[in-house]
Amino acid sequence: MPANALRDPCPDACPSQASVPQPENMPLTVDGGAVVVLPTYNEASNLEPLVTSILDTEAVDAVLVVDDNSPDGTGKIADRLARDRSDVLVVHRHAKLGLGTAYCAGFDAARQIGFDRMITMDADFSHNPGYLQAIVTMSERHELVIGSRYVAGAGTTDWSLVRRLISRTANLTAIHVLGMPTRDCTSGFRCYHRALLERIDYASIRSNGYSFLVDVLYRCVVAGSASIAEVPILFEGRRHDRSKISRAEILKGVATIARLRLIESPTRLRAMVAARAVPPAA
Ligand SMILES: Nc1nc2c(ncn2[C@@H]2O[C@H](COP(=O)(O)OP(=O)(O)OP(=O)(O)O)[C@@H](O)[C@H]2O)c(=O)[nH]1
Ligand SMILES: [Mg+2]
Repeated sequence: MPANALRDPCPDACPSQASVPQPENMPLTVDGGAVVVLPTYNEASNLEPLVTSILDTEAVDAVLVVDDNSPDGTGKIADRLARDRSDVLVVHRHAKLGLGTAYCAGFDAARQIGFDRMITMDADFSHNPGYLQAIVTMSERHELVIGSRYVAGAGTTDWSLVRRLISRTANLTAIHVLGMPTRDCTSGFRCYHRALLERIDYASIRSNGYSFLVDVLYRCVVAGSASIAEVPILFEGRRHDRSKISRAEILKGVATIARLRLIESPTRLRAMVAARAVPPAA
């Protein structure tokens, strides 16, 4: 394993604890900068060309892959990339623990290393690295920037009518039921400022998988009082390998919106997050 790869130190702990790399293993420290957090599960055909195109943009300083022991060997490819170049970092987790905790593991590692902007992207080319510069530039003025499919000049390609309907319905529900101020509440292409992540206590978010995206955005709005901007993107269908989204994930998304609306009222959430806010990394 290369020096800039970290192994999940306690595989039997709960997912959020298991994802925290041990500080003594830290491969490097930086004083700020932007890192792309790239969760991967079976993305062997996409990973190398994607990492290369991200770093070729020169819009970010590094890519941090969070691989969940992908059976197709994605983690080994990530290790090879990390051996070849110091701006590729890898967090290995022992099993498929879900997209939400993969983001958290990436945020934890990026904070400990010292980055101050964390950009999340899918590892299947749906989020075109060509938008990174616009997102990073916008992040100079906003604490959260969303690569948005639902603002003027944006859209989706290669999606079936059913997929478009599901995505649209999820977003309209989040906007009307939760009062979200953004047009795209489920996009995974985002740039978070580290200070915002530290204010919202992301590690305590209960939903995993795709509903994590709605949950974390709700916290940014309600508990983090974030300044948010949306940058138009054209979302493209995945290039290789298979989707990991399931019907169960879609149902969990509906349940998350209901829970946020009915149980986690803004006042309760603000108080809860203020009591548990993540201390800034040393
Ligand atoms: N580490 C980790 N990554 C995951 C997990 N589930 C999904 N991913 C990654 O999360 C990203 C989004 O997953 P996709 O399967 O592309 O889901 P999607 O974009 O909603 O669906 P498609 O549009 O059909 O591709 C990809 O980079 C996946 O490899 C997981 O449990 N662990
Ligand atoms: Mg995808």
